[in-house]
Amino acid sequence: MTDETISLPMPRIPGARNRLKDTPVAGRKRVLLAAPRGYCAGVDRAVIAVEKALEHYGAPVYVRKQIVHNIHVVSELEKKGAIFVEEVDEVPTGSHIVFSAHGVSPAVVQGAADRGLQAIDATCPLVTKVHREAVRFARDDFQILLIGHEGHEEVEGTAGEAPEHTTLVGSPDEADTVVVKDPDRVVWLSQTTLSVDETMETVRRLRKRFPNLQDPPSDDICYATQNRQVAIKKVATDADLVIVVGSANSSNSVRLVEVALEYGAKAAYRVDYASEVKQEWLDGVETVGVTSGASVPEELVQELLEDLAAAGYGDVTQVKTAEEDLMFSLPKELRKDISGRTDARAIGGRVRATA
Ligand code: 10D
Ligand code: SF4
Repeated sequence: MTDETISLPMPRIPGARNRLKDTPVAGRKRVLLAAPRGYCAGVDRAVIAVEKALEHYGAPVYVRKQIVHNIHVVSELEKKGAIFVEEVDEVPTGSHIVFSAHGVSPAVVQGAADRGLQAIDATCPLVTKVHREAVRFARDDFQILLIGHEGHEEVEGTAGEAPEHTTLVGSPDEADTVVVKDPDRVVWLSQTTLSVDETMETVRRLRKRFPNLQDPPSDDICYATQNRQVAIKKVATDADLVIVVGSANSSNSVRLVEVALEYGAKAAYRVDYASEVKQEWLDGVETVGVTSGASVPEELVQELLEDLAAAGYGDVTQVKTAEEDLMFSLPKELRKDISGRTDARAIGGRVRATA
């Protein structure tokens, strides 16, 4: 992969975004822009699923929880007629309900069916893969040590596949104290959006206590999470400041801030919008690293770059560590209703390829 200098779009309303001042620093001001960043295949699919459901069935379409953990995405979909609810019992009988990209437990699926709701499952296929692993290991009577964050929707969904067999491990320290029934029948699985390094430390400490611990059949931390962490590691080593665009409840976005700090960024902050960047963050800063979480539309990054350009950071080099071209087909319920065919890939002019 080679780094490339990229040209910035002109500010949409010249001058309107010049909130940040162009103050002098000792050396050359520049931005290192991490790639990959932003939308992953699972987020793209989930957001399009809500848009297509609105187009096809008409508003309102209900969505259980935030479709992805980004306040801008949620508010844009609300403007188009999506109604976000916490639980299925808030949804009128017979309505369409979309399950978020983070996945749901079988109890939630059953609850929606009992209420006569028409469910569209926008769970990312890479989360569904972890659900299947949980079902399989539970069937084989393994205790599943699920590495993840308590209360996160994805963890609730995965644990809900086999609650009797699942024990949550929330941190490397918890690996030192977790109690298992039979140390020879334990497997670890994980949330898809964790820090790779911290998860490997948790696994190392689990394996020290349980040498026969089984690994998942393939990586549970998904390609998008891994790729965004690799890219920000490379950027962070040269950055005085890293700005991550992403929402506070977005696990993968928050991990990018932590990883940036671990890999040498002198400071790192998360913002939902460019307008949250504080002038003092830029004091004495030559190199600003920029990235965004997997649930973040690129337009929010471009707005940040415009503001940084106005503050003298118009020299932008993209640091690319991987190519991504994965795409998923839309949820099967939508494909069937829209085209009448469960194998249809071409939806509304956008061709979705299966992973
Ligand atoms: O909090 P998070 O990183 O799991 O979710 P977010 O919606 O920010 O990003 C997409 C990740 C998903 C849907 C979990 F796989
Ligand atoms: Fe799927 Fe990974 Fe994106 Fe989550 S972060 S939606 S698992 S591709």
